[in-house]
Amino acid sequence: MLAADSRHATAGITDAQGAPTSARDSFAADVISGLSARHKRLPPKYFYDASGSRLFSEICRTDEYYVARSETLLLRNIAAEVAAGIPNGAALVEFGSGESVKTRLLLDAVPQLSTYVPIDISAAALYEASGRLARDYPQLSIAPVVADFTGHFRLPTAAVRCAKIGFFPGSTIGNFDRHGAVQFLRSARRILGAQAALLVGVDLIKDASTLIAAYDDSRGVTAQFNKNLLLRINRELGGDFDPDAFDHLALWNAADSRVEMHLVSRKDQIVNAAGHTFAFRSGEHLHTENSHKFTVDMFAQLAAEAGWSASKIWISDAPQVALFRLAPVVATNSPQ
Ligand code: AVJ
Repeated sequence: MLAADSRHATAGITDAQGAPTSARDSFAADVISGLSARHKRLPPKYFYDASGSRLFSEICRTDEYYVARSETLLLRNIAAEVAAGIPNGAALVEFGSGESVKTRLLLDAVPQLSTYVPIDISAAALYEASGRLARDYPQLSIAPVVADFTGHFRLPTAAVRCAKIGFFPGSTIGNFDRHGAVQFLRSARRILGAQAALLVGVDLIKDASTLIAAYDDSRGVTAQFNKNLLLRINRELGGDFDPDAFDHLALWNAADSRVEMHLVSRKDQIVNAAGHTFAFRSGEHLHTENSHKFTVDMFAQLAAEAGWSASKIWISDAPQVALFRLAPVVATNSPQ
């Protein structure tokens, strides 16, 4: 069942002053500021237009990209254990739901859920996935929210009264820097309420060659995914990027504990996009993504800073990823 108020969720994109802004305007603004910076960069959330989402699904099927595969296998093994801790009538709130593939493992294992709230920036992917889930889980109330989950948004009324289980799989939390991750976890705590739990997928630090190969697969799917960002700028912002004039680069930055993706200009070139002109020197980098990797202790520490404690940690077979079940830390020094 699709919740009656699910349409409202799409109506609310406003800027900080409350003025309506289109998604295209913010894309243009981020492209202009990112390409004008001394160290050129673009936010990874723009990878996920229709082709980017398709390419990401294809990445998940490459031999080298273990992140999704390890997590799916782990989730399958622990789903019953996760289910045991979830109260009757609870709502599952998924941050960045995409195709909701892993969600089905949970929905199958947790029949006591009343409501599913998928939150995603890509309206097309969200509504398609929601429609399919509504068909396959007729008892479940499905209330999709089109939103950038890093920003502010409200939960649909269908979920307000329920106990809430947050779900943030796929190691997407690795896209944030430390400050952003703490901010996200704090806002998730606020949105989910005091009775909440949050299940988070985290990629673990391992040997550099395994890490790098995961972001530079031999079939070149990740390279295509990276360059799709340029094609998207061409399509949506009237750009004239030549994707062949850039090389895909994945590197392990050990000091900052992250895999980085870049596009490296193969020559001196001038590119037009979003009504502006940008010069690239030969060898200049456009930094497109950070994917932070953690030890169990590093992530537990980060969660603690945001007011969560790890109530359970599960680790997959190698190449290892972790799933953390977080519970809100109850302030002991405040009056009841
Ligand atoms: C979806 C953000 C978790 O960082 O591993 C995959 C995206 N980028 N290959 C990741 C991605 C290149 C992925 N996340």
